[in-house]
Amino acid sequence: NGVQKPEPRLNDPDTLARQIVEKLTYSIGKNPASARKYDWLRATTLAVRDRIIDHWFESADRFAEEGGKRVCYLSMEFLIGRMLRDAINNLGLTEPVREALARYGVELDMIELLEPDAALGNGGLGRLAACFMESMASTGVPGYGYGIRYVHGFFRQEIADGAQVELPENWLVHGNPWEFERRNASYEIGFGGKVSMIQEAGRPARQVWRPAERVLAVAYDTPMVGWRGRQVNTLRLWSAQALDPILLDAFNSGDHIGALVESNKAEAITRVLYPADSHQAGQELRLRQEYFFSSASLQDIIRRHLEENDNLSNLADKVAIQLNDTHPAVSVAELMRLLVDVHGFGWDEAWTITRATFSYTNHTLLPEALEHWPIHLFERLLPRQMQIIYAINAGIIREAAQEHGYDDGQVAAISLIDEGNGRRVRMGQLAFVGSHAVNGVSALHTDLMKQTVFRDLHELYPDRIQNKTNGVTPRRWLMEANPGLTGLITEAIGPGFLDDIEKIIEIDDLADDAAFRERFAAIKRQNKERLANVIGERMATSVDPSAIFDIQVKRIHEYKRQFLNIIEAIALYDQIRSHPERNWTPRVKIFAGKAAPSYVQAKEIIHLANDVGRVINADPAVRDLLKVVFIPNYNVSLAEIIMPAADLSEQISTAGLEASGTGNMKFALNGALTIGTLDGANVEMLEHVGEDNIFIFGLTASEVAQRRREAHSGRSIIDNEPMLREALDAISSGLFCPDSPSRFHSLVSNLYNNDWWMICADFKAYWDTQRTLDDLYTRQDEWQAKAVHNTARMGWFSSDRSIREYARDIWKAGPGQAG
Ligand code: 26M
Repeated sequence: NGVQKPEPRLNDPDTLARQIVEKLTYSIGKNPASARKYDWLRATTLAVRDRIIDHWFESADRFAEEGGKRVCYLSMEFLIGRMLRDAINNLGLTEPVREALARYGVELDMIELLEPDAALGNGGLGRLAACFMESMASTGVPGYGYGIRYVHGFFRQEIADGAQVELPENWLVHGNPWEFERRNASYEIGFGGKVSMIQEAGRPARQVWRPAERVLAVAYDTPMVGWRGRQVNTLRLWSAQALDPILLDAFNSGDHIGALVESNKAEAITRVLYPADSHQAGQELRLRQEYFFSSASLQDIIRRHLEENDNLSNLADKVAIQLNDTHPAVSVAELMRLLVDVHGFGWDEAWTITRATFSYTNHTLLPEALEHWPIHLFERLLPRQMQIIYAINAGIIREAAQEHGYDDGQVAAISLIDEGNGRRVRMGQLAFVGSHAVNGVSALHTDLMKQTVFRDLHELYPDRIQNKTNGVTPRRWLMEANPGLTGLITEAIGPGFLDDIEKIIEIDDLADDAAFRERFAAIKRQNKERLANVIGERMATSVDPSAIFDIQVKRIHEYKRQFLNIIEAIALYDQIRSHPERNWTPRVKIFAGKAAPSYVQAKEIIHLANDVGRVINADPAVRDLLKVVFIPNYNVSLAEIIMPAADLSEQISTAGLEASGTGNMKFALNGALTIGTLDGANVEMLEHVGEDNIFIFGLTASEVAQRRREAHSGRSIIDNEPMLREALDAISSGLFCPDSPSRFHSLVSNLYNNDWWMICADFKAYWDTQRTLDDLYTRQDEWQAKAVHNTARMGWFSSDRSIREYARDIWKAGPGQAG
């Protein structure tokens, strides 16, 4: 594109110091003497950003030159966290920048903390998208993230009198130096209106959609730096704007407020992230968000394709579009509309292109989380897309009936329209039939997909479902979060593992080396001290770093069973008080996580954790033997402090319910032992670390399914298990909430009457396994050896491995692919 290859920039501290001060002076208008910490952050970010832009152009030029296949990752969420440390680390600038700043008495580690988290996601799904963006850039895949530029990301959580309070998040208030507005990349997005058939002379009849409303989607690009800065990819986030920001005629006629109504309505689309990760929201605004970013992304993809190709018939050879869950599933109908209505393709060819272009990742089997939209809403908002969905459905049903002899019942099962409780569009089915590949996120989850939600479609298209087990990026989750451990491993085996994380297996034998184990344990100890300081500062609770740090951090959900963990804490409390003479291993139980604002039971669980902590932590009878802490406002930045500080990782979901988990991988990579069920990726972690190095308990997925069929309830288990009964009695008695003793009655009565999540069923096995761990912790040599094995054997759980599998099996794109 005629851009000169930029001068190579020097990575010495002198050059960096000069460039940072230049930014401070000419972009911020401060001198080193008057600059505040925030100014230094901004100046450093801008100086680093210049270097990123050089690599960014190089990558863009290379993709254009090579003409290879691009990968577009469509996701409603990208839970990135802070960006500066990640960028500096991947550019190999950490030490030079640290030194450059130190010359002015500025600490890199201090100013980094001033950057707000980009919290454009709820949890696992959004964080996976962020790890995948980093891994695509690191493994050489030409990856483009597409999503929404929410003005308000995931809410900030405070705890008031033990209960969750949600506060608005405002990450953009001070501006965002990482993003570039691209006014030239903007598209009109329509809503509502009518569809009519038009017949022009000499052309086949076609449908024309005349939307009643139009909104502008404006692109904001953020560079995504890969490892060693070799490649920089783009995350393109869409922001909604009114086409006519103030209606001038209304304004001129004196209706100053009325003139703003349209722009407020338009801009509302990208105002806020929906904070639910387990129940379908069902609001019109959510469907507007989904269509808005799907349509903008597809228009952008098509425009670029037509800049580089004669027409769209080879679209699938040049782009792979991955749908991150069903949130962008309306894209299937929208691409069909663009191909057929706008670009004049025949239906069959358009359908072939569409299917060859899309692939879809499923992240949940929970029925209450599956997206399905009422037909009347869909029809009113997206009338043409609704017609297209009916037409797709007719084709699928015809194929099933004619070629496979499906009867009415089987047809109803695969239909895109749920005729049951009010007619609805099933977004999972739409994503499935519109894709050539559909994947689950762990081996077990993929199996269960075939047996449950997609049973019938799997029968019809038996080659479509495949597994792609999740991974996490070792740059953020090991190198950046745990520089101490990274340094130790580098000393022991050299830096090769930084470029190929599976080489980390080379420390496996050092589990038998007492000197290495001691250094490994010393680093863990430092990381625990750092977390203890955070807990001390934020919550005025003191915890002893020599105790087991037993940590469960994740979204709060009944299936994740934080409740089971709290009940075990209460039972332990009871036992310590009853048997103070026994040799208890000191434990700190740490919780963090957010509840969806409308999820009553999840909020009660947060309340219980806080109430229990208040009572136990104040009881002199247990002293330092047991503490229970709930750290508010769990986010990516807090996770970076927590993961390296854990001895024990709690991965205790009801078997069959957690699609994969990724926190499980971050903990184990940092040397935590796992206590967990045979669920999600825990199953594969067991295979990789070996059964001596992970602590598995509880019912299996098929046993859970069996018990549910038998209408299992907790009552008889509780009656026969005194520790469980006493813990539940303590909760019911109001011991932890004397001001409002009935606060947790419904939580407890659910266990007696139903125990849907198998908390009672798994309690004893969980308790016993915890006591085994208590005992093991007293034999530090053994414990630390297992910890080393965990770190050594987690290389496979890198998102680099996940991305290479997607690239090879689904996208046919990236290094070593013909495309
Ligand atoms: C849906 C409709 C309306 C509003 C919000 C949603 C919604 C948003 C996020 C639903 C689900 C969302 O996320 C689900 C999620 O995070 N799933 C997790 O995905 C991880 C990555 O694959 C897995 O590791 C976890 O097991 C899985 O729970």
